[in-house]
Amino acid sequence: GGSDAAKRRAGEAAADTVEPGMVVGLGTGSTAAYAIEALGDAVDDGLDIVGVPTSFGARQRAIDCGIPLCSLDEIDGIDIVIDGADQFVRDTGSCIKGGGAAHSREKLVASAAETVHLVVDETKLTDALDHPVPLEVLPDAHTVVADAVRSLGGEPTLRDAANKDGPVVTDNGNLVCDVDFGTISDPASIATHLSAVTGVVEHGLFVECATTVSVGQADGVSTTTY
Ligand code: DER
Repeated sequence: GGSDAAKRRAGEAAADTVEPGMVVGLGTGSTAAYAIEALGDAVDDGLDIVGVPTSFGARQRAIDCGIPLCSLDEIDGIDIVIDGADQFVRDTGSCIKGGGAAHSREKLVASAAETVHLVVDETKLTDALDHPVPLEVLPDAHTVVADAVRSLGGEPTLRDAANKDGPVVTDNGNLVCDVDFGTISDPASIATHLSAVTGVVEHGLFVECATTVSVGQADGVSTTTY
C-alpha cells in the first residue's frame, strides 16, 4: 500500500539527516529501501558512514548500494536507525512492525540506537493500532503460542510463505504468527503479556519507540520529532 513517491520522500528525508561518521541502522521493507538507496548515493558522493542491516534483505540492498557494513557486536551503539512500519500512531510514536518478518533484529537495532527515525507513507497512519501483531515464534512452539495468545484475546494465524510451500521462515530460522487483537487500546499492556509468552522470540509492538517520524505524501513530507 501507499504510493512509491510518498515512500521515497519519507526515506530520502530520513537519509538527509545522516551525518558523516555515523553508524546507521538500515531498516527492512520498501520504505526503508528508499533511505538505503539515498544513503548509497551519499556514500558515492563521499559520505563516511557504516551501516548495520536489520535483515538479509536490507543487507543485500546495502551491498548493492555500496554502503560499508558492520554487525551490531562490532560497534558501540548506533547513532540512528531508519526503518519502516506497518501501522503508526503519530500522537505517541508507537507502531506495529513485522510485515517483513524482520522485527526481532529491527527491535534489537532500534534498542541500541540513539535516534529511531521511522519512515512511513500516510496510509500507515492511524489513531489507534488495529493491525495484526506479528510474533516471531520458535517453530516447535507455534501451537502452544497460538493457545496462549487466544487467552490474551488474540486470533493467531501462522504466516504462509508466498513463493515457498509451507510457512514463512525468518532470517533466524523461526516462524511468524500474526495475531489479530482488533483495536489495541493499551499497547504497553499487550506488549508486556506477549513478551512473557514462552516460545515468542519477539513481537511487533514497538511502544513509543520512534524519536522521529517522516510521513511521506505524494506532494511532500512532514517530519515530527518526539
Ligand atoms: O517489517 C517491517 O517492520 C517493515 O518495516 C515493514 O513492515 C514496513 O514495510 P513497508 O515500508 O514496505 O511498508
